[in-house]
Amino acid sequence: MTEKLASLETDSHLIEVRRASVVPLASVAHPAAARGLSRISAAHLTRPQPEPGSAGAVCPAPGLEFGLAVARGLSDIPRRLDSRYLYDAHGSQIFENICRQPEYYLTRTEAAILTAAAGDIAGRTGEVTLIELGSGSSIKTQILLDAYAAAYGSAGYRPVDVSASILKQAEKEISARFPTAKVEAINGTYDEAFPLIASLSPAMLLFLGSTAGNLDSIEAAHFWGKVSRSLQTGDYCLLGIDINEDPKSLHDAYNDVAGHSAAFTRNLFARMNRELGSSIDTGSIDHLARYVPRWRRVEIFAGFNRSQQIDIAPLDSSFRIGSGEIILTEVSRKFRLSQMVPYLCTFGLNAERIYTDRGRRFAVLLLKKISFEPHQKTRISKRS
Ligand code: AVJ
Repeated sequence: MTEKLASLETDSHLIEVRRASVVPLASVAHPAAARGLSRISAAHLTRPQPEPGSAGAVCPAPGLEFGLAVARGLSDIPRRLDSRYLYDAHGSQIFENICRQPEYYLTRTEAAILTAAAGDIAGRTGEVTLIELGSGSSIKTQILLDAYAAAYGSAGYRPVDVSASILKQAEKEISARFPTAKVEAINGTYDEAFPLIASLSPAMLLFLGSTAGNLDSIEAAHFWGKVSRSLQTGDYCLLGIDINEDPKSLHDAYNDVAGHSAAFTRNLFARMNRELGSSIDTGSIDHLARYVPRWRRVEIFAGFNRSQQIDIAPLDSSFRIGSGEIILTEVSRKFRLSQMVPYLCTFGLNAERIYTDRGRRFAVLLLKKISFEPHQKTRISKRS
């Protein structure tokens, strides 16, 4: 049952979690809810406010931020769009549908790993506040909240998401199922949430679902630096990453036959119609997703099969997209543990435990923030 990964040169302890028979997410049991503990008062939704005196506080024109991001991406060569904007209320719902597709193994596999590992994780971290970046529906988090509720009676949970609607929905559900949980949602970006994290120690930052795969290498370096600086020594981070390298299953996961992946890509342009006053014919946009083994990443493009104009009303500007042109909307990187574990170590994040499925398609890493001085290599390689 316990087995070392041969390819991994680290002294981390590794657990191979047997593929827990794949449980449909909806049927995951919630003992805390069944116990019917005392009711919780309605949780609050925190919206980080801009600094007084900053431009944002003066005149945040609706759609300006999204409009600027679109303009920046369409001015880039090659053209690309920031995948963060895929997750408005519609996009978040479409992504939930993707997660339920038979081809999209990521969510199911991660849920099975978490189900098998949650008790062990809770035991190792002790009582911590769970902070989840990109929490979405929080369905998988309920597996962890179960374990923390069982071990410690209650849990603090701070979901962070850019979509207010999915946060409210998740918050309602979590509060109903975990009446003793202290839930306080943060409606904002990761960058807005980072300054709040330090004060929540002892904490565990949750970054699940291979969301880390959306970051390119430069973005990742910034991201992990911020994570490292936000956590206190001894705090934890639970990271879920896709480690699959099989081209066929990767291709299928991003090209589901029911068409939810395609709807997800098109929604980015429908959002421009809703928020930027554009009138894009989304019906003539193709969803193009391909796995590039050489770079170990899935690339997703919007392919325009006729020439169209993208208007950005808040900026009073527009962009012409030629027939046959493709726009990169998302990258989804896949990871190798033998590279990822030492990489995270350079940020003072030590892989204490790695949980994976039998098919080795997904991994959940329990990372512990160790005290280290950047640029002191000897300290980095020495585990505490
Ligand atoms: C939420 C970024 C993990 O990359 O698999 C799924 C997003 N896009 N299908 C992924 C996504 C198209 C997803 N992440």
